[in-house]
Amino acid sequence: MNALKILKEIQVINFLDNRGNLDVAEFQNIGKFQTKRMYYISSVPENDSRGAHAHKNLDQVFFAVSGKFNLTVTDGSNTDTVELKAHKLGYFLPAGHWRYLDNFTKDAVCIVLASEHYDENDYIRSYEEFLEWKKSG
Ligand code: T46
Repeated sequence: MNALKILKEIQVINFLDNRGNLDVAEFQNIGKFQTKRMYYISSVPENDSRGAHAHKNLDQVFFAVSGKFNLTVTDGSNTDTVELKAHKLGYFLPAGHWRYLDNFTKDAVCIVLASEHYDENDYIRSYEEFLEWKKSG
């Protein structure tokens, strides 16, 4: 499977006028996804990264609200990277995949919508454990 089949694209429509930008995304192709939580990531130092874990049950939607960064996902066999940019595509990432974010521009802000409340027990923070968990699943 290639990661672009794991990651579902979410179209963003940008309305720019002399009052500024308005961006909108309609969630049409991501099943029963409902947002229970949101968080955003900003001011990531150059050459630093975020994530590097998997979630057992958590689905998430990622957007760049400003700047740009890369999102890399893997199912343990296939890996792919997409670039998220302000006013461009967002991505839906279902549970059960390793992910990390890197190559943040200085002005990058990543907003994430999450299908569940925060639960540290949902995280797999070791890649070896993730591979074992995939095998056992
Ligand atoms: C993900 C990537 C892309 C909370 O208390 N509540 C929350 O909802 C979140 C998201 C985090 N936290 C606390 C837990 C840590 O003490 O915030 C601190 C930093 O979180 P973490 O180290 O998990 O940050 P990242 O960037 O590694 O991961 C985050 C999300 O946790 C994760 O779900 O997919 O961003």
